[in-house]
Amino acid sequence: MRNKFMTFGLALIGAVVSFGSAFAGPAGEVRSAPWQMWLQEPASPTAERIVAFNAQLLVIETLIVIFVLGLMAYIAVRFNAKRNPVPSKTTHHTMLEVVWTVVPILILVGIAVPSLKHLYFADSIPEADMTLKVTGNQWYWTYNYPDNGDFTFDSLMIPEDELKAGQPRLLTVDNKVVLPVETNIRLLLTSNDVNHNWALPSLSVKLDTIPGRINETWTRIHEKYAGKTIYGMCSELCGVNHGFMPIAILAVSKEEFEAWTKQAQQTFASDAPPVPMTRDIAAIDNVETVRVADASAAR
Ligand SMILES: [Cu+2]
Repeated sequence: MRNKFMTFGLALIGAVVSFGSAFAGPAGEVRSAPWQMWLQEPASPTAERIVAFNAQLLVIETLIVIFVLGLMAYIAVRFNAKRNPVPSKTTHHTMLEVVWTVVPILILVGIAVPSLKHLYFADSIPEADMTLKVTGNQWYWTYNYPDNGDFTFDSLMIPEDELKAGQPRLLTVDNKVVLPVETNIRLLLTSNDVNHNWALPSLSVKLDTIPGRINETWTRIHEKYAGKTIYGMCSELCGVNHGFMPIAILAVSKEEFEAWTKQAQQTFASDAPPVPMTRDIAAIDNVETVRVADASAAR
């Protein structure tokens, strides 16, 4: 019986997942497609976990809906005025009340435990192979590769009237973020002006970039995405051009990435003195000054 139940559950998950993947983005691109029904295809370990967890929750939800619906149908048929003209006067039933309190609690705990596990998995960075620093600006992104030659570049959206054939509207950028597959990438996120949010559905990365703070998360792009572009967008309302600061990651093999970083060091080289990275440095300096002043006053 239990086996049958498990088989049914897995079959349902499989059906839903395969139905959803029929709506994946165009070849070579990872993004949502018109009329897409399911989540975007998962390209990172975190995303794989979240998509699977979502499918498990769907099974639990479906069973609850079927159970409650069945119960209501039974009540409507069995206890309607015609079939049950003299209703019971019962107002309390201790056992029943305990059960309908405890069972939902157990279901919620059963959901919370794996949910927290996934949350910690997404949050705790495994041994990082490289770092990408992302800085939000009104209204574009700045990317810095501290471990690969410490070069920096901006990534701006291509306006609609300059798009070439096949380039997606509101998602195409001038400089894509190039990242290697099968590499643990530490992501450091901050902002130069207001709160933005660096969000990529297929990587299950969605984290605020906040001026004066550095948020940290990680990702690892699955090997099969080499050569594909993974799209995302700013997901924190950041001003009038909020909808025009997309994210485009070009996933490449490790060798291609090595070659690209060498070239990028030349392409994005600058003679200009380094621009202060964020306001947080100034803020930290001020804090230090105040502390020093306080200490001298105390003396
Ligand atoms: Cu933004």
